[in-house]
Amino acid sequence: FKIAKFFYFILVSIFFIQCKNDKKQEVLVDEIKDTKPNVVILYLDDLGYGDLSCYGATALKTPNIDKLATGGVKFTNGYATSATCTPSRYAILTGVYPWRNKDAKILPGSAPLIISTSQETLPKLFKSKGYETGIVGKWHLGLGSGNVNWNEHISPSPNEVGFDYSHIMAATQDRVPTVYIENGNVIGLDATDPIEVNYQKNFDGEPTAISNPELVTMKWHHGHNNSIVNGIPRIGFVKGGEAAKWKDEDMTDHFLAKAQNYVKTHKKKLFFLYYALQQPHVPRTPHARFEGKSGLGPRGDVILEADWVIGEFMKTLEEEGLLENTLIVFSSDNGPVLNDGYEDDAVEKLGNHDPNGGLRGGKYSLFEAGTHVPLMTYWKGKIKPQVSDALVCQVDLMASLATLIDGKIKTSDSENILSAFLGQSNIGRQSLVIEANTKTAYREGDWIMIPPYTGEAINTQVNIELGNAEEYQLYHLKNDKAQRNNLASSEPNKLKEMIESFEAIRGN
Ligand code: NG6
Ligand code: CA
Repeated sequence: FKIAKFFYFILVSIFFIQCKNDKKQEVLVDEIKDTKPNVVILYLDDLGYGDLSCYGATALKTPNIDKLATGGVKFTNGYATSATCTPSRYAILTGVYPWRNKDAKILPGSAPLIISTSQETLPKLFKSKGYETGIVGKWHLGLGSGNVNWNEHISPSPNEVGFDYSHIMAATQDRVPTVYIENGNVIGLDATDPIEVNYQKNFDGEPTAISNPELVTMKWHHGHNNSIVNGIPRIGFVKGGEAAKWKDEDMTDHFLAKAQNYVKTHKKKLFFLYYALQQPHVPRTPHARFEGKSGLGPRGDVILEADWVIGEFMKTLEEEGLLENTLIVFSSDNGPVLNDGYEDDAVEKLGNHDPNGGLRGGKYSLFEAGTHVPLMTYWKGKIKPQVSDALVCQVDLMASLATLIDGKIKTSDSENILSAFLGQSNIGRQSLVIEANTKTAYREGDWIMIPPYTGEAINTQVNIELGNAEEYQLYHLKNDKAQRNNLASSEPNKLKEMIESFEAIRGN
């Protein structure tokens, strides 16, 4: 009886200590919430866990991005939901797991918008609390509702799902149409030269990389042999619209100027800005200022270019007196890939740089490097610099930022882990479903379970292990971050438990 009493006492004490901790966290969050900040998401494209010097890269120096890491929370367990772009972007902007939407997979440039205009979104959340909302950069979530006429006003676009202002590229830098679209209108179109886009077949007589290889200045390796724009062969066919076509080397300066201008013109209001940079996605086209600067070829050069952009953008926030009043979230939509379809020396000039930062797989993969990405939060004077190993995912920004600004949301995939994002707690989410090419895997605590999947083990074109295997895979990530020891057969109970929890979430 005495022993029972003793254990009862211990249990009650643990309960009270826990409550006190929770209370303390709430108070801290409340203090921060007194002043609602601007929120900026800086989102890179295909940047790997090992691509930044603050995450261990030595062959590349990224001092400006490093400043966010050393002055804010640097997460060592930060995740995109997916190993490709469209699904990750769907999740960060809606708070919903992308595998719930069958259309959330890599989209062609002509795809219809996959976010419903009645769906709750991050920008709508901010609008509901009086924020101005803007997007600059890569969209890749579809436009219109099928058969877009690019010469007329395009709707629905980001403006119909919560953004007051949008200045975007439709899909990716390697997909047509290669034009900027502002608030639903293609910029710089000449009415006498309308633009047409087709992803099924070419327009009569228009050159492609196959018919006119002499027009190509950047060689394609796989895919990317349709229409040629600025010497770069793309995915998809395009005709006309000459005056509106972007100059690839100027894209960085172009989007930066738009983002800076957004800040300058909204500094007197509260704003949410989603700034989605194109680096280091293909085609890698650094401005001449960065050409050859990394020694790692164009992929390294554009990472240095992106680092410069972040520095310039931060300078603008500082000059406008907004640094103390702006929460910045930095991350990447999926992991790294070297040869993603062009011969651009990414493999040849890699040297000893490890874009994966020791993780297995890469873009497109269910292994760690597909979704485990750099993730940082920075808020001068409010967030205490630190490294956090809390498990956090971009899908959680929805519920967490809702808590920050006192907004309401319904989605249940997104978890409120604001105190982890603000560096006030080391407790993130307990479990996470990650996705690659509509296949899913399940992380819980330090464990990850990958169910058996058919399909090739390696995508030989990009030379990345995809995670497909005939048997279950179970890894203990804390002890085995490179996922070399499959413990599925030696830990049958753990495996069973993981499968059950996973299936409960996936609804199988
Ligand atoms: C793939 C492209 C790849 C890249 C990717 C999308 C081919 C062979 N490969 O289909 O180059 O564009 O789609 O990348 O066409 S993402 O980061 O936007 O998801
Ligand atoms: Ca991407």
